[in-house]
Amino acid sequence: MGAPQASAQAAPGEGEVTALVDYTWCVDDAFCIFENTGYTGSAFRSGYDTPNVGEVMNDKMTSLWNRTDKYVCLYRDSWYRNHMLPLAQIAIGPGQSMANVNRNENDVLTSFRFSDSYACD
Ligand SMILES: [Ca+2]
Repeated sequence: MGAPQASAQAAPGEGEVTALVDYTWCVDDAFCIFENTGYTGSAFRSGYDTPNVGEVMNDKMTSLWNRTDKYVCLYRDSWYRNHMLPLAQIAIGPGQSMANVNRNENDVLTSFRFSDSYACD
């Protein structure tokens, strides 16, 4: 699956969760995670460091889209513990999407935060 097309909508505030979306729910300036492959299912989006994505999306992330101009670091546990390596990457680049993070990193994400570089604690 190719990269999704950007849609022009308002930037998100604090983290928001919803059910049964497609990629268009991921607005400019948000980092978005989706329950299923190809940016579908339940989803969460935020433009801010998120120490816990909440009950609906905890341990559910399978695809993602970074619509911010920063790198994003992903973690298996709350408060940025146990750094993830989706598709063997240290961080998700600005504008990058992954339609399927693959088995090792599937259904484990609990927190994420932004970084100015391709480096994560
Ligand atoms: Ca987790």
